[in-house]
Amino acid sequence: MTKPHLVLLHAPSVYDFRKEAILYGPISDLVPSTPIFEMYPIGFTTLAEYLERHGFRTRIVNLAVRMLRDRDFDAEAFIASLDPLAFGIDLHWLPHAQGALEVAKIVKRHHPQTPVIMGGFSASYYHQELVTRQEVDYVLRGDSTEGPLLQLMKALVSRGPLDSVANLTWRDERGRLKVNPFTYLPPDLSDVALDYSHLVKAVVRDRDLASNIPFFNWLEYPIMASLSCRGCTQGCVTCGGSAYASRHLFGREKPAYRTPEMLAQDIKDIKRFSRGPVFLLGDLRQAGIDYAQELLSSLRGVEGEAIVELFAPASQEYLEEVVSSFPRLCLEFSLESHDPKVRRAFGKGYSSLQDPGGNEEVEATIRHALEAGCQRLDIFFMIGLPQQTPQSVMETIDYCGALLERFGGDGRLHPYISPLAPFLDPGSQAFEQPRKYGYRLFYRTLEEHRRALLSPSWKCILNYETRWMKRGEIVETTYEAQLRLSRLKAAYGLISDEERLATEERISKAKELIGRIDRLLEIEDEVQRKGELQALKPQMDEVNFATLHEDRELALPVGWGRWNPFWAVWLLAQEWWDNLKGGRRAPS
Ligand code: B12
Ligand code: SF4
Repeated sequence: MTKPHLVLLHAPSVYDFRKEAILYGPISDLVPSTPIFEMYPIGFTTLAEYLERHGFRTRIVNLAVRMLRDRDFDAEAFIASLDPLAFGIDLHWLPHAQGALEVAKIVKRHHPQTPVIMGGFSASYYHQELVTRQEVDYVLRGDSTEGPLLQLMKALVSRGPLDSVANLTWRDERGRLKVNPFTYLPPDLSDVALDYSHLVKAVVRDRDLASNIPFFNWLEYPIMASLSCRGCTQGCVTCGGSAYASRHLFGREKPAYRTPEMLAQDIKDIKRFSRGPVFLLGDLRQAGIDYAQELLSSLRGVEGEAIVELFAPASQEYLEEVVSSFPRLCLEFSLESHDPKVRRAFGKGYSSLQDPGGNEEVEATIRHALEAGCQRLDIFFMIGLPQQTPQSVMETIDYCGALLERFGGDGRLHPYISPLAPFLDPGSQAFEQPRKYGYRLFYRTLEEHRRALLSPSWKCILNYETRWMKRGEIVETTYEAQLRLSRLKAAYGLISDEERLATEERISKAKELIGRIDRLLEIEDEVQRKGELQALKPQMDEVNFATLHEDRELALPVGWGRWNPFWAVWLLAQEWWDNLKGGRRAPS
């Protein structure tokens, strides 16, 4: 096993989640992760592939998954046993503020001379605050850091100057803050490869399957993502990856797209070795309808499940094309609210164009998608939006009932609702100008968010409330809305009665726990307060995982034999052969 030059570490959101007593709430119900957000950024895969292509051995270690899968896994001892030239830690999602910094401290404890590099959206936002911390040496800013990371690795190997490393924030030998210019912002994604074969090979080379697993139950549900772009054309006001945020954070005026040919090839490559669903991230129409049509026409009749996103209503013709390319299609459409007024305040203006007062365009899209033969249509709603009251949320549930009555007869339409949690994204319009959008922020700095993550319940972790809903109301409304939605779903056969009962039981336990935690927080004596909260940990953990939705519901059915064994064996053989030949050329 050759020593890696760079180890990329992904932390759990809260490092000591196995010890800390925290009621996380339904913050991750609509993503494949558990509430400790164990999924590492896709960027790990593109960074590793890019560095390897340029001769730097890179190893991915998903500490969060290893800690989740094995209660006795000693993350600190594992980190101590590694000895690379540098460590990279993602602080992409702000909910990792506590975990990522704690992991950086552990790295420094055992490897004081080894550089710690951070990157990701949140690291980019908080770059200056980060490098004032002893545990962080470098931050690479941007939504694309393949080039700068290579420059930095080369500079570290040659002990060369750091002033010319693009997008780098650092401290010089006299401790002075240096913010290098933001000069690396590729306009397209032609030099980036989302190459999962690298992952398979890394498993053999490092003899370590567990560290490469993207999220807890990925082996059972091997969903793979393909990436059409970096950046976004949309203006959702709470989103830290919106067009506004990309422009202000990264100077990105428009998204960088992967060409339709390259994206089609990525999808075919995925399908060659995995039989799990492929998730096409981002609405394919963002680069224009011609782009989408070119991609779709080169992908006619792709086998297996595919998940495709709609950011706005779509025409009948487009939906028919998508279905003919992906016969086993799951469409995802985020409406956020049934109420066009709320949706507009959130930054989704489509209901104001042809249909200012209603949902005709939305409903036409649903009808066309189902008529075209889409196998499943997931509709998402959110709680915690501008102009949205508890009453409005309940009306959203009524609207779900109306949609199910009209379209839900055959079980293909699945509505979901979840809170905007745990954080309003830094860099979003609402975070930057909270009052304008009716938000009140409780935490602003990275340190404030880090501390907040150790609070005992998601009600205290939430970094915002709105003019229309206090934090407590967001929590109560979420639980009430989900109770009602699960009853509706059971009535339409989308979940079984046992699942409904299990959901109801979990929600009632969670509500009771929130009340008890609130009362315990009033205890003045810190030792007593902490002790009593700690005593609740077993009950908190019972409801911590999948509080609201049964995991089974969101997951698409994955057939027997999730992997193509011949392809996997071929990749493994290639890696063994490379190793026999002495591996790829490494930099001196
Ligand atoms: C796709 C996506 C997802 C996918 C994740 C796929 C994945 N594994 O990465 C899914 C749907 C699962 C998801 C989930 C979540 N997401 Co999301 N997601 C996005 C989206 C739409 C695109 C991100 C993307 O693909 N970027 C491109 C890829 C290739 O690059 P990358 O992974 O970002 O990595 C590059 C850089 O960030 C950087 N980098 C990243 N890590 C590191 C580490 C080092 C050491 C270095 C040097 C560089 C570096 O370099 C990489 C390569 O160039 C963005 C919005 C947007 N328009 O950008 C939101 C976004 C990133 N997500 C966000 C959030 C909040 C979440 C959730 C927390 C939501 C929730 N409560 O459930 C979860 C967290 C999931 C988890 N960790 O378990 C916020 C983040 C805001 C913030 N600052 O915290 C964003 C900005 C907007 C949003 N609200 O959706 N998400
Ligand atoms: S939430 Fe809105 S702005 Fe953000 S990535 Fe999704 S569509 Fe784009």
